[in-house]
Amino acid sequence: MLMIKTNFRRSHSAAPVVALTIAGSDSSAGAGIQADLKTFSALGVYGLTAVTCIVAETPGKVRAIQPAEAGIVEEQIDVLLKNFPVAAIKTGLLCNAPIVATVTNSLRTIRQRKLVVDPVMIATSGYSLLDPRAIEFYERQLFPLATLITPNLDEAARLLGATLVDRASMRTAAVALAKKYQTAVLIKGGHSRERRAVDVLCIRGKLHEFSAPRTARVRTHGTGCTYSAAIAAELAKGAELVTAIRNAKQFVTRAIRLHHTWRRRGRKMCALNFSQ
Ligand code: PXL
Repeated sequence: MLMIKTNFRRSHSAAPVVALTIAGSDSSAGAGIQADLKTFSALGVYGLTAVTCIVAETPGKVRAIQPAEAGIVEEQIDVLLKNFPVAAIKTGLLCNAPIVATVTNSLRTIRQRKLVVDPVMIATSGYSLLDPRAIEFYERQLFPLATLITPNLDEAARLLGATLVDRASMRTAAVALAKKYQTAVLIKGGHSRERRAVDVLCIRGKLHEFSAPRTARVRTHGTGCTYSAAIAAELAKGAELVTAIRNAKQFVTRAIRLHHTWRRRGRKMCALNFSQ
């Protein structure tokens, strides 16, 4: 009898932990739903996706963006929630107000919700990804459902109507936003000028900080997507929020440090490396 030998030790995993990302497609696969799926896989979680929009882009430049109809976003979420044991959810780019409203409606009735909301507004390249009219829907509808929201410095400043200049102002902002939206808030300091990349969490009135060394001269996009996906994956596996963030921060720091590089027409292009 012919025996076929494979290198795979395990033929299957009985019932993998499942997480869902509701986000946009990044053609260059460094951000958005592609980054989320790679992150889920690297962290041993089975990823499901509900696509909200399609973005044609490279790591440095957004060329075009096409939102999905809110109805098909709703159908994707509904069919997944009805058929899979979804243990945690993250939202990324939701594009416009009707999609934010639909997503909120779809998630409102879930019991035992672990929900990470990354309020993606602007690409690292500076391109505006979110219709500004959607911000009010985030604030009134989606944030109050979240376990955690993860604005970067610009997004936190936009939500507060104040500029964040240093660690002290990040702390004040985290407390203010947590109170305003009645949820835990992680302000990401990755875009600050500080020597280390420090993020500030406010949960139930208590502050925590997460610090990691910076990798110099790397311009990646998708770090925010990857970070919030990793937090959702850790929550799905059962970690408490602070532990989930600590593990996720290590994951994203490593993905930046191990980044991929291409040179094309004299231009350097970087992307996160998810192999851990
Ligand atoms: O990094 C923010 C982001 C999120 N989601 C999608 C994106 C981007 C950045 O370009 O394309 C789909």
